[in-house]
Amino acid sequence: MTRIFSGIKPTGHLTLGNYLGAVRQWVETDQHRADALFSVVDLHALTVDHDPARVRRLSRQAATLLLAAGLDPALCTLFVQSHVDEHTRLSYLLECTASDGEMRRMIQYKEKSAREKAAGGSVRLSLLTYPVLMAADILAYGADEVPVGDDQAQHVELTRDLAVRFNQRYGQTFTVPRAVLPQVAARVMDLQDPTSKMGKSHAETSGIVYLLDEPDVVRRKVMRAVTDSGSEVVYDREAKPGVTNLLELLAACTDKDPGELAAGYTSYGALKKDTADAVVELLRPLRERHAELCADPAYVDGVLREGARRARELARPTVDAAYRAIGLLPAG
Ligand code: AQP
Repeated sequence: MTRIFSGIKPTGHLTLGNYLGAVRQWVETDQHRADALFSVVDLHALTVDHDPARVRRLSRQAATLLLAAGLDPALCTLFVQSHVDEHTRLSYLLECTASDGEMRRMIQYKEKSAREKAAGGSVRLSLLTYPVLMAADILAYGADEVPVGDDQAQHVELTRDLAVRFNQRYGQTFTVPRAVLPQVAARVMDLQDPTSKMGKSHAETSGIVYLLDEPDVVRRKVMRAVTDSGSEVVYDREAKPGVTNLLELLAACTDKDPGELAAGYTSYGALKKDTADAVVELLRPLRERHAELCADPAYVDGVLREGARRARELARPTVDAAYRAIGLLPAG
């Protein structure tokens, strides 16, 4: 059976980008067709300046939202990354397989380290090695597929390179995974800056729709979305990034084709209104289920405990095999 791994970082409140670019596919397709593991990858949230209490709170909130979105513990494995030591054990071996040059070439590293420096901060070493830990997350489980938004495609490519290199040097140990991108909404853009991704850790929040935003807040954010010069509704990412983002959002919410939707609009206002309505309706059941789950924290804890137990059981043989293959003496 196909094995799938994917994760989400507790670096902020989950966004519509996370949902459309990743989580919806996990819920609607992946957990039904494969042995799927989904993780709140909390160690990755420590790669930039962080508040310990906030990371803890956001980790729980992310797990609760994933369940609210429809992940079913009877169908998939949901766990918190730091509850399974195999990730960090394997990460070190992969650091011994990767080169610093390939880490420095990662686009996210370049962007985030520049941001940290511009803000006067120092760049954590873990920000540089973050893609290696992500590779460990994936390879520990022998995942065949990694469903992600396209911002993560380069990291999955690196994961493939590391798996192939390790296998060639030390013998067949890892499955070589592949990224699976959603057909629509692979990259939901910020409503105030449609040339940059809607990211949950961004400081300016007016262009970001959070899954737990109240309906009137969602409407306001969508109605105030930046649009492009002219008034024609055209699906063209280069010429009309703002309008195209709205069309893709509406298409993703309604399962329609964004190009065909464009033909039905003669004004930006009508497109915004329909998009706002569609997003509010999409998020309504998720918000309701989230409120129910918040009233039952013991259930969420139980899911995460059982998820970590199963994850450990799956990862340990592969990570132990990697320790042996690379030349480490087994403990007696
Ligand atoms: N805007 C997006 N459009 C489509 N997919 C997206 N994803 C994230 N943003 C979008 C996908 O959601 C999954 C989990 O994302 P993440 O937690 O790794 O990244 P993030 O939400 O983008 O959080 P940050 O902290 O703001 O990340 P950075 O700054 O690293 O971009 C992934 O599958 C991702 O592709």
